Amino acid sequence: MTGKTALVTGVSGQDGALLAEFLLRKNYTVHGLRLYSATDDTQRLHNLIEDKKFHLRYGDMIDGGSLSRLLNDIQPDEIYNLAGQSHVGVSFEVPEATLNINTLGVCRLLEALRGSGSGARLYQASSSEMFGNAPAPQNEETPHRPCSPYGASKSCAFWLVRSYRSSYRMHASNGILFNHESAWRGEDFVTRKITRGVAAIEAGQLECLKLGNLDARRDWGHARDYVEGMWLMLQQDEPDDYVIATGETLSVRQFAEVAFSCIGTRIVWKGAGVDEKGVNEETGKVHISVDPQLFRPNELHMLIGDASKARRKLGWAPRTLFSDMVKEMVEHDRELIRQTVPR
Ligand code: F7E
Repeated sequence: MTGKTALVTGVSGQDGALLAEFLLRKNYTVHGLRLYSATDDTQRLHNLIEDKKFHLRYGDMIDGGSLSRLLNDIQPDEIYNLAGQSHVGVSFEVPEATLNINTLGVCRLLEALRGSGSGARLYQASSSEMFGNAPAPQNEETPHRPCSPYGASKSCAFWLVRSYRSSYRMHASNGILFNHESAWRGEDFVTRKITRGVAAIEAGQLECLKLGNLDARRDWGHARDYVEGMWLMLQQDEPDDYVIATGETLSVRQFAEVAFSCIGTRIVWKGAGVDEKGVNEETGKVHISVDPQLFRPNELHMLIGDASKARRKLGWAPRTLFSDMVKEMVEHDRELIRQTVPR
């Protein structure tokens, strides 16, 4: 068991909360960086807050001084940079803010780390979105062809990390994570939107779920498995970049089919394009329709990750089956509804 100290930026998000839990189990002291928010943003942290080794700290990726102060104060052994504007669709609406947090924020953190002279190890949350529509399967050598401000922001941050690593001999690694989901996923990402929608339809609170592009294919893994990959990267003697993925790809349409099957509903598809409908085979009710307003200005059609380097060098492999992950998410959302509906 270790007595290390970690700083986790973006601790209130899905990955931050799961990683903090993972590190606490490994006996780390964990400092979680949170942005000031007038509303409670600690829902995912409720079972950690009581832990004496867990500390919430205010800081901001757009405030380099706050990052320097935190590093000097905490003296972490490991830093996991998970903070960011993580919604690809939203990045088209707020490109400048996305780059400020996701790219300049990384630059500020790297400078703060360099200035601290501490030798702390850094994990940077890079993303499969950097690959854009580069041919699949994508691995560490695949050229970046981002097609969203989010993808561009992550690609630039990736290269900053590599540049600091080679210029200043920092132990800084990029984890190129493909889509990773869980019951803690934000509700505006498609998987959670679907599992919440399925639970609401079952409870009679909703009849039809509106989605955007049903054809997009993603490599979907479980976030709990992926935070272990982050940690493994920082336990290596040498820093490096690693793809973390399952190697399987499914469309949004297929995700929806599996999610509905968890409540015993078979969806059949009728029509095409914006007129396509997902229909309950038994009742004939339309449960999914397409809303063109949810299309993105540019779409990334297919991601499949090749994580053979992570398997070989880190001994990492995904543990959770896709169907089990979807079931877990649907069950969680059913339970949320049960808790709110009066009996
Ligand atoms: O979209 C399509 C959408 O927003 C997945 C982030 O964690 O993974 C995530 O980015 C696909 C896209 O995730 C809706 O057009 C259809 O093709 O769940 P998403 P994402 O864009 O793949 C990468 C690896 C990251 O790094 C990101 O931070 O689903 N889609 N209908 C929809 N997407 C949303 N959000 N909502 C819909 O109604």
